[in-house]
Amino acid sequence: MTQSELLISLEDKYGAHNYHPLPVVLEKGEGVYVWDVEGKKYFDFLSAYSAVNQGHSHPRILKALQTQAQKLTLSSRAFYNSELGKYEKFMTELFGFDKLLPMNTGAEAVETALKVCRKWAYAKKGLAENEAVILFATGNFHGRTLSIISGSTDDSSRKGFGPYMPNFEVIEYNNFEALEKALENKNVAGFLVEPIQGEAGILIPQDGYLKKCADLCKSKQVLFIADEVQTGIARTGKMLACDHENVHPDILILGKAVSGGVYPVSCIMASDEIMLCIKPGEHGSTYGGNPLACAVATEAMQVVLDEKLAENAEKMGAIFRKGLVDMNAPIINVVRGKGLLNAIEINDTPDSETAWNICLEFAKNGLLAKPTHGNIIRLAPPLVINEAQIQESLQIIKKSLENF
Ligand code: IF1
Repeated sequence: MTQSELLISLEDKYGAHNYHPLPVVLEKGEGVYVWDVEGKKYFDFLSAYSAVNQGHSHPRILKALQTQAQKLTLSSRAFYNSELGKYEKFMTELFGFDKLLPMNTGAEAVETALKVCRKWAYAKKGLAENEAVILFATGNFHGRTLSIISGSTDDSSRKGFGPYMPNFEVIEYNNFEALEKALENKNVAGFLVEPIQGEAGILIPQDGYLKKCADLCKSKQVLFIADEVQTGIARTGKMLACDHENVHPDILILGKAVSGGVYPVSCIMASDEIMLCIKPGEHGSTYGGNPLACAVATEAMQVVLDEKLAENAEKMGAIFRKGLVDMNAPIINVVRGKGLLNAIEINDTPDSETAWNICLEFAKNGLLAKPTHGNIIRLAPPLVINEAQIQESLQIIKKSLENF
């Protein structure tokens, strides 16, 4: 038995079977590369689902982690801590909001946004208690909690976990008229949407969709809630995917790359009018806003700015997509994406094994990626990737596809 086989068998025997990973066991990462326990080196084209935008083991982020860990890791919110206020000031000024509410995982931040939206609807919009409706989009992915999956349209996320949260309604993604129609209901309090749908296979809505939706929400006194957990932090070539359309959401949800994949850090940001609807004791988390998280996140965000990762994602993404198109590989149906959030759609049915087998071939040739929805392969390297590395990755992809 190889070391990898042994470690896989341990997970198989002692771990819940809630994932189906590729058979690669990673133990080290640096920049755009990861290494498995046998010492084989790979380009990481998943980036931990876009959490590791700054690259693996970024020295500045690790230093911030070490320095803060030696001082104070967790204080709880029963007391103030030396890092939280500085972090909140930095983030709200950077993104143009009045207030930040810190949490840990993406799903928690989405839950927080939903709670804040409901509170605001009763306190400010004047809806009758228990009447508030929140809109979701078809094909969404916002996390795994019971309330979030209640707004999901994906059977594997949802089925068998009922009963579901009432007053969540689903409208078609990328269909402005569907939103117009849904907003005829005066009880709608918010519209939760991903600017680009990740799990659905990197679905980019029509130009102007987000702007039109945000403007309509504003005119109807409905909160436009952007889930940028995956699309945010320079991934799509701008700091936020909403920036491509100059949309300023009422509630912004961030996670993943806020910490560069070093520590679970998420948050929501909003105006005073919205955020101050939450009073002491009404929401929180033991780890939310802890000093270690704040120090790591501040440095991780500063790295994104200092290394101009949004610009690099924009530039490298364009070169990468052109390289994919120029391959003229018959097995690639469509190439799509923005910045370094890209996908190829494989010329086979979603229930075929082809995309999975291609990913196995990628791995064999030194590149890691994961299929989504059967025939779509997400290609999203850390944003620190340079042009030579893009070209080398394209060679691996080309060579791997020749067998299909
Ligand atoms: C898994 C996809 C990515 C997210 C958006 C909230 C969350 C996520 C837009 C929740 C999480 C993940 C989690 C992951 C797979 C994954 C994913 F395939 F579903 F689409 F990123 F590509 N909002 N996305 O994408 O954040 O609670 O996980 O911190 O393994 O379930 P979380």
